[in-house]
Amino acid sequence: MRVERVELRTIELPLLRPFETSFGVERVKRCIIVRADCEWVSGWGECVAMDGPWYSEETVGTAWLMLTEFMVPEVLGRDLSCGEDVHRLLRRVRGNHMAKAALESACMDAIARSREVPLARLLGGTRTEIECGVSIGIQPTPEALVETVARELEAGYRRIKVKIKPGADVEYVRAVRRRFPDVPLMADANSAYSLEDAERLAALDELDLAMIEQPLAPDDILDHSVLARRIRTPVCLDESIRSPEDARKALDIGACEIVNVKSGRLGGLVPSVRTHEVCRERGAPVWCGGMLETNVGRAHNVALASLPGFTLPGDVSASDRYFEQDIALPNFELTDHGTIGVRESPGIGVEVDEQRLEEVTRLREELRA
Ligand code: NPQ
Ligand code: MG
Repeated sequence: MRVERVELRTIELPLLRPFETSFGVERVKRCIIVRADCEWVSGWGECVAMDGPWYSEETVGTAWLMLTEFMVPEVLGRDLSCGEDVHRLLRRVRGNHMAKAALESACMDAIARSREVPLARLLGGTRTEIECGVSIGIQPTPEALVETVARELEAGYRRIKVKIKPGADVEYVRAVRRRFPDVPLMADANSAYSLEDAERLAALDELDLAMIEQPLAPDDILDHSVLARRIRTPVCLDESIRSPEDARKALDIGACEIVNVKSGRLGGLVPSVRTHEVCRERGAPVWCGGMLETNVGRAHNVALASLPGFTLPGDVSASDRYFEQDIALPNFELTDHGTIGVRESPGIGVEVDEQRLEEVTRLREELRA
């Protein structure tokens, strides 16, 4: 199946609520949507790079440049029959994983649709539903955080993740733990600490957290192995794991016990599946991360999280938490037992609402073979 045309758009969707992390506050979701037109089907992908280089060095602007100059030209006119084909074509490009993942996953959707199979099945998924958690941004006070957590538990989520930063950490998490003694709870620091904060982080030990996510710098797998020996809370890595090889090294030196799998960070669904295999071989659980995706990226995440090694509830939540009106439908809804059903229709299982997409488009570019 030949790739005949690729369309890139930058879109802007207002978030229902601002989302604060240790690196800043997000109010509007700005991202790139990729459409890959192949002979008889089209596939859709989403680039999770943020506006600025806060989560990683990639941005909407750098991803746009990499896609138009180096990545899209590599796949245009090529024949694709499986995900590995796309992955191989893009292998020469170093880094820029979010841009790569956007194009790779759009092509994967097209491949799944052309074979008339759900993307989940193409990837090797075995689950019919995935367990859902929520990621809660930093709140103004511990009391406000407890109220937000109460709302999410009421909605049916099975695991609560709270964002932390120096000055909004132990006290905040403790307030949640006091009110909800048994809820599966974890904290994500987005690299806001250093080894010198080990004692502060050890104060979380008594709060019975399922894990602490990415306490130290993205390039500090080694320091995480030191920290992991100084605290009792299991360490989970997010930003530090950029390849299946990173996961192997991190697990083998004891830098983490758990891995957050995000296809944008890993450079696509193919390396995400491989990372999941590496962890599975070592008996390490993985879960699927999130980047406040639209239903396009969310659909890719749901398919990925259907693989057997995703044994923990992830950051893939229902659509209604994010935008008033999404660009693709149907929305993902939470079941009465805190899960999202894996789609059974071909490809990612959502259809883009082209009128809505047009309304939120700020930039558009079309590239042809
Ligand atoms: C994380 N996500 O696990 C990320 C961080 C994050 C859901 O906690 C726009 C684009 C906003 C990417 C906000 C969650 C974002 C973003 C947060 C990523 O570390
Ligand atoms: Mg994280």
